[in-house]
Amino acid sequence: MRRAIFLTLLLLPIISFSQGLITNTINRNTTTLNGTWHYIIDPYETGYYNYRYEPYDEQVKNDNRAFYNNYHTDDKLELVEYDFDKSPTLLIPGDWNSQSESLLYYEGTIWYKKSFDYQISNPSNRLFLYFGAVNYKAEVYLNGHKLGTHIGGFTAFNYDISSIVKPKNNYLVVKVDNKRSKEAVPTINTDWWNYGGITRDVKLIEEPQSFIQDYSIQLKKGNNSIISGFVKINNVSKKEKVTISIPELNINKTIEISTNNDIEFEVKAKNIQYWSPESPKLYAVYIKTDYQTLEDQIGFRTIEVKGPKILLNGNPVFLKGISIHEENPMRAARAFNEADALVLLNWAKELGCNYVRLAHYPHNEHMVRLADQLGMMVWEEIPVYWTIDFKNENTLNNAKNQLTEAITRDKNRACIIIWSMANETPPSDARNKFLIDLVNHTKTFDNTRLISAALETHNKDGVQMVDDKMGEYLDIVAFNQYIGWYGGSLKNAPNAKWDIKYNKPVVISEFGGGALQGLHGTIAERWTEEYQEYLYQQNLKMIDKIPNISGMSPWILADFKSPKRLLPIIQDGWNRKGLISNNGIKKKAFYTLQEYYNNKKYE
Ligand code: GCB
Repeated sequence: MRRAIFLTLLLLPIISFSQGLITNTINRNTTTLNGTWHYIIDPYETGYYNYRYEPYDEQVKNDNRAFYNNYHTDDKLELVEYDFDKSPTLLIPGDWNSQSESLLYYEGTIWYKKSFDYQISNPSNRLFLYFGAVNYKAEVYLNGHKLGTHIGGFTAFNYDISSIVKPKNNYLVVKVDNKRSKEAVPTINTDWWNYGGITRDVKLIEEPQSFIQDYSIQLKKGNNSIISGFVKINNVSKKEKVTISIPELNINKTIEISTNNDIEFEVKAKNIQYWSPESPKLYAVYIKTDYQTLEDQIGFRTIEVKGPKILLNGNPVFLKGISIHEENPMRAARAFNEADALVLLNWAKELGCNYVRLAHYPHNEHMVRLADQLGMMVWEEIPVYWTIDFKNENTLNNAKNQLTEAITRDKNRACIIIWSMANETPPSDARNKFLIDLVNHTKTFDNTRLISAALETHNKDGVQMVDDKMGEYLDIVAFNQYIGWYGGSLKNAPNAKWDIKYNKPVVISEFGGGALQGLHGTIAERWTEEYQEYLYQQNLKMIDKIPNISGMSPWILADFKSPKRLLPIIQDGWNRKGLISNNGIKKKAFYTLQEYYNNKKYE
């Protein structure tokens, strides 16, 4: 133990202050920390717990055995059993599973280390460390100080590092743990790959002392000529003037801010060119203070429900959609950059979509920014998936936090028309209470968008029933149904009878079936492209007859990796319900749906 322990009192005072999310980082003054990071695989969490299984970061005395100390010594006698600089590297952003064969199935802890220098441009400025997402649990340390813990694999978070960062030789250490657990969100059981690691961009954000942290600039609910919202300044020290300007609309609205709270505003707007899939107009919007001008590109549109119709800018709209996982199938990896987003959304465009369901968790910001530009309406959801621990209050708080972080990041994107609370959750009192809580929570943050959840149907005396109690609380009644794949006859599907309890727009959030691209045969042979094509033909005929049908997002754009899909030769670890294969080749059913969308009439 000689010299293994030394005291740093600094460890204690600076830990874990929870910090508000900084939004629109894409248009801020940032420096990337993407690139190669050293990593250590640590299945026993040796760098985190001492041999009594007590976390090092909860001890009064600092311990060099804790990996976040990134300890090095010149003393050749001293025992040190880790060394980041002699360990291999991974690319960040990026999941670890796809970067090393030995990590394909790994679920557990990996430590990452990145060293960097940073010269702050003005001594009074502040510096923040921002992560787009880390799956699932991140413990973040800078120069040996704990910045905080973040839970949830698909949302962004940041820390103020102004008092810790140095001009030279900073070491940033992140412990990432993607072990699944029953009470987590998502829970143990999912049908997608549990990609671990620092899966999205990491950046440093330099801001003035007092800066624009967040804002909402959207059309006011129920009014297409008032732009309203709020601005949040971080660290207001005196009365400050903030101007919101939209030059193309001749808007220049100045508000006064004297607290750190959200300050609301409203301004009348004339001659707005509304955002729509046909004309995805985005306006340059500037938020200005004495110290800073922040630009964003924002579209304005209304979205509402009237009886059984969805109205976009007052006109009925049919959601011609497709479900998408955040995966680039051709890399068999998590998607994370604009190039990946272009591949996925351009496929959806080619399919004839005006809408995508981003399943089953919030996707990276490039996806929604690009959807805004391409005119693709979006359903965004959180990973409240299948049977999670509905009775557990921590689980609820975790889900709420993920929802808050998702809405905070994306609330200015016109493309997002639906927040989804959950997918295929089994009805019970506890589940209803859980989801109703999420619905109410969403409404306190954003009352302008529609709320939905992917529900299920059940069959009663030959009739497909949609009567889940949650339907009462949702603006859109959405459900997944797999006639012709998990049950039911395809031949009779077009004549299926439906009993839908609610007079609300109905959206089929999933239907589909698997096919191995290149496998051909008859419609009587599962896994052939012909069977999948027939499944689409029959389902589309059936869907046309469903009362109040307002859209759909079949399952799914592309084959995706899933550890649950084990059939040799056919699946080999892939869910084959994609309309496009993992080599990027379109299957026959792609063209069936494309033709349907191209000819779809609706009013
Ligand atoms: C579902 C789930 C989705 C699965 C899909 C399937 O209902 O929502 O996550 O991947 O079915 O392929 O079975």
